[in-house]
Amino acid sequence: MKIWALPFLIQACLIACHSGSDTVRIGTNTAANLTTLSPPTVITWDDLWDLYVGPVATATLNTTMAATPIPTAELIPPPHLNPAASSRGQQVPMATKNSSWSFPKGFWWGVASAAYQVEGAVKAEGRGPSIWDALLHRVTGYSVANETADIADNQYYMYKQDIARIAALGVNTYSFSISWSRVFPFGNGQVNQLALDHYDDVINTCIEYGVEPSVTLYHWDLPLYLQNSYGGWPSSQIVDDFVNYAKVIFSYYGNKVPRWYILNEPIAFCYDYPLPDNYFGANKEIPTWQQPYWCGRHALLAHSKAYHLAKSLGINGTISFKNNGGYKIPLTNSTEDAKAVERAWDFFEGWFANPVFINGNFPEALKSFFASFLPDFTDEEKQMINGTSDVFAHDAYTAEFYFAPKGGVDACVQNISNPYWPLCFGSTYNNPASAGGWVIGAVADPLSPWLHKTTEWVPAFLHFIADKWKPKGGIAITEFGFAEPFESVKTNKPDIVFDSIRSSYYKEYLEGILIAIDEGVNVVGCLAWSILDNLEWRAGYGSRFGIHFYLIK
Ligand code: PNW
Repeated sequence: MKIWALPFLIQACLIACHSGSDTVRIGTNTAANLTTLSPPTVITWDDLWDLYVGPVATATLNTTMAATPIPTAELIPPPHLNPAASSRGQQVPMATKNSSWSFPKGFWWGVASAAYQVEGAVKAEGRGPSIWDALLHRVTGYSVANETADIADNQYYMYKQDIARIAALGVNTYSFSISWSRVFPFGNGQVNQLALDHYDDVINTCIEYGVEPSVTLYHWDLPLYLQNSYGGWPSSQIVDDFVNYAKVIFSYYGNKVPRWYILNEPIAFCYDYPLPDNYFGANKEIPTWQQPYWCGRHALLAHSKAYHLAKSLGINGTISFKNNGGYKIPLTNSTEDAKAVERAWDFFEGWFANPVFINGNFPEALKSFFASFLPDFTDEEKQMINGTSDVFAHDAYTAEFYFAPKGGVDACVQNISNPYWPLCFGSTYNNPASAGGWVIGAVADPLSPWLHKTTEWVPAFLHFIADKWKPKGGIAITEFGFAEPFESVKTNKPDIVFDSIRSSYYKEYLEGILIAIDEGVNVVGCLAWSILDNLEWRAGYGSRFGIHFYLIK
């Protein structure tokens, strides 16, 4: 018997007993056969929803809505904003350098979203639950106000209107993700044709409006069944299931999509492991502290296999993965803080970027940390992983100061009981006390405290990526954006839509990209996060990133 299956069964039993439901069909299964039988003979679609999620809300509007014309009165450019003051290491705003700069021909820009954050309609047309349905419905406090994505922005039915608005904005790209559990309600097995038809129409509608569709295959919404069956990404079983899903998507939409992103931010979804106990079957054979790194290993294998498969199918759009993280600045001029910064790049961006852009393998600092528990990649695997991103796609919102722990980085690495181990670096948003302790930039909404407006560092950030990972296809900023502070507590709509910090963030960020381009960095496009206010994961609807206001109630 696999030990992880036990809490899974106990949980199932508890729920069944409480609900007194007679639709439960897993009561007669032993833990052993749950691991071996394939769906739906073990668990039905209804069981998955009833046992692990429970009742969901539905929107009043629940059929596909036609687009209505966008009133031009709603498309008013924001008032002029002054460029920010410059300070240590920062560059003067473009306006004073060369006001005639413009983006190169072929530069693409647009807006982004992700299926789980905007679609709603969670049980519509055969969609299976994802881990996030269970997390938000069952784990009290997992999102700050216990909000769910049941309805969200209802984009599942309103995508035509949303795409018409994107076109009216005058941008040329819409980047969205496909829900794996719509296409495969169990993550593997039976394909749901209704889901394939739906996304086909989303893609076709973009094309009809002259907006290029960018598609992400995985934006964190793992099919719940795969988490329950084998523990999700920390298990090697995920690789084949993911590649099989990718094969269906690439084959179905093929060359209608000019830019593909296979995975969104593996750093972020791998650090979500371990998931809370008692809500899922989890792979208890892997110690909780190791789970993020097993996840990372399988994310790289799944990504690279999917990449090669897509190329072998003749996909001619660019194919990449989206990395993430802020620019890293040493807190002081000490050599230890410089070391801390280097280690931070290795443990975050480098974890995925070194294998894909440099040599098929992890940075040295990670390799020595992994040595005691994670198998090395074989030569064949390294070869498979290296070179599998056509552009360096980075979700680059902000910047932070990094510092070494007391006693230095090396001493920390040797000492498991150091509170900073295993990362062995710390970060802060404040300048050193000697520089007055000022915060690095204006902070976003309190529900997104990691985000500060640090647009002065954009050129340095872009140079760093270009110099370190030398992406042949250039750099794309696949997410940047800002959650205006306290927007969700405002009640007067004109006040809500007047976004001072967000507007200057976008303006100065774009200027930063122009500076970098002028200085020779190949930046190929950028995507504002997000097209509209949406379910900001654990922050719920309180932290608003939308460049369109959307009242979710
Ligand atoms: C992105 N950081 O995540 C995600 O892709 C989106 O789904 C999310 O809504 C958006 O950012 C805003 O949070 C990030 O700490 C999370 O640098 C954290 C960071 C960056 C991106």
